[in-house]
Amino acid sequence: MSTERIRVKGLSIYRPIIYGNTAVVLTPEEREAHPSREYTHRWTVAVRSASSAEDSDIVGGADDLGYFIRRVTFKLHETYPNPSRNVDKPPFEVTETGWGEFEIQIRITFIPEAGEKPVLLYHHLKLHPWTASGADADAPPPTDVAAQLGPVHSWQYDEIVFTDPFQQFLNTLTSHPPTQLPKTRRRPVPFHTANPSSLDASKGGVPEFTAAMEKEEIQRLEEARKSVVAEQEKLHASLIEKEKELEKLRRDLGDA
Ligand code: SLL
Repeated sequence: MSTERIRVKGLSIYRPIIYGNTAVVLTPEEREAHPSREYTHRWTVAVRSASSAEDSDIVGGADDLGYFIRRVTFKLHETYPNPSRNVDKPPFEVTETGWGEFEIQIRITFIPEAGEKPVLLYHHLKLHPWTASGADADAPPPTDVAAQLGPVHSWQYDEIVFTDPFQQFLNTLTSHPPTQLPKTRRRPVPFHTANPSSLDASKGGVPEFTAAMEKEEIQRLEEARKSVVAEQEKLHASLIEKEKELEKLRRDLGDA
């Protein structure tokens, strides 16, 4: 057996990716021109590298992921013709027009040398701006308002981890180091978690994943962990209190 087909035990290597979608409202002319006037949006669902190219308007995609991804299958809503769309080379994305949001199943198949099972991801296609709040939280703004707000973005950062990779695949990966995330945002951009109550929250700009966001997320998780521990201790103390009380009541009853 050649060393290439040997697994490198105890080693993990990962590649940062993003998956998600952007959506824009069709112009009145585009809607007119379309055979089905029901359509309201054009959207693109994609799997990309996490870093964005400098001065690019595209979310992520600085690196071409074709060196380890063989195919991405986007499974659309069955109202679409041929809902299972295979994309065999970068960019791994599908652009469509439509009228509704739905869940997209994304299957990432790796190159054969990887000897890895496909990865399944789910993305809820987002068409409507992140503005809903208060009384009409479920009602998206009318399309003319949405059009003014600019493109809608919904992206998820993730890391594909390969554990005990084959030597040959490891070589392929290490010869393609991923572009590092920028430390901080290079553009003044509201992200999808931006103040959802403000109409400006989703306006303009293109989201970008940064190392700072990762740090903030780690901090949030750490704070959440601490508050869970604190809550647990509080409950535990009160449980002990109650047990003592119960014991006392039992004793009192026994005495009576
Ligand atoms: C909804 N549960 O009712 C969702 C389903 C389906 C969206 C949305 C079809 C476009 C086409 C399309 O936009 N489907 O037929 O090409 O909101």
